[in-house]
Amino acid sequence: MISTVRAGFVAEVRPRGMPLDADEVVARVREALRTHAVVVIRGDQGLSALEQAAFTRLLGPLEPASDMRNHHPDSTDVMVVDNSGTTPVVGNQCWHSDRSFLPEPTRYTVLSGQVIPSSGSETLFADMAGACRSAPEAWKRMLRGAMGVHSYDKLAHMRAAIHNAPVQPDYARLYPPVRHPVIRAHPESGTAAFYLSELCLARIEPEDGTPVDISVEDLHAHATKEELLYRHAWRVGDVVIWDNCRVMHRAGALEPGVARILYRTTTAGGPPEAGVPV
Ligand SMILES: O=C(O)CCC(=O)C(=O)O
Repeated sequence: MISTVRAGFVAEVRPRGMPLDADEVVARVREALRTHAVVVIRGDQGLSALEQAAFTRLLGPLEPASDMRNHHPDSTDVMVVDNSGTTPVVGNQCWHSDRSFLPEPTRYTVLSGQVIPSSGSETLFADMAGACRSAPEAWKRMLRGAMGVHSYDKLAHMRAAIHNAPVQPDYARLYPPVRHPVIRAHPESGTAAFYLSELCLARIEPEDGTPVDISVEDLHAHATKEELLYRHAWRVGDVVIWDNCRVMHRAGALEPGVARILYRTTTAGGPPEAGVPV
């Protein structure tokens, strides 16, 4: 039922005709998520918004949709990811880890393919444990204990520009900048992984006075090298689940004005703990 697509990074679970909320399928998805960052379920699972919310709840406490302009009419827990609608989603074309601007960011995200353009469309995933492992030793020494400042600023300004609306006046009070370790330990396995985001990581601050002579741009360039990527080419009905503790993601190239609709649900996570790179 579980097969490896990329060792330690991406697995595929085949539900063999069972519904996704069947105990056996949920057990296999959980098992695959223990050792992989991304779990793919191919085939037309035909998940409705409510079914997706119910399935996600089996993986952890469900979070409300992060963008209330784009929640599904049947559920405020399901976000409709659509870059071509009247209020296009914001930020999905930048590398990020979901809701890293919160003190307790999202743990798992579930996306399902609802409307997929015939020209194809992808979501890209970058392996943050692999990025940490393969980083230069000097970087690992410098970044041990370093903290990243994650801010909502860029998102708030992008949203205002894309929606042609004023910047949400109270965003800085609702989402003050938070500090997370640049190298985080996986909550269950302890594996060290970079915790980065082109959307939210504003700067890196040393924890003990050791200067960090690495730019955020260089870190992102290293962490998104082709050999660290998995590209999911969507088909209608696919379901993809990922662990935001060990992966960054973004949409691939989108054709302007062409409908591409994914349903998105997320589970709550805890505060990221510092990790020790190997
Ligand atoms: O649109 C995509 O492919 C990615 C969606 C995304 O970034 C998200 O749901 O956080």
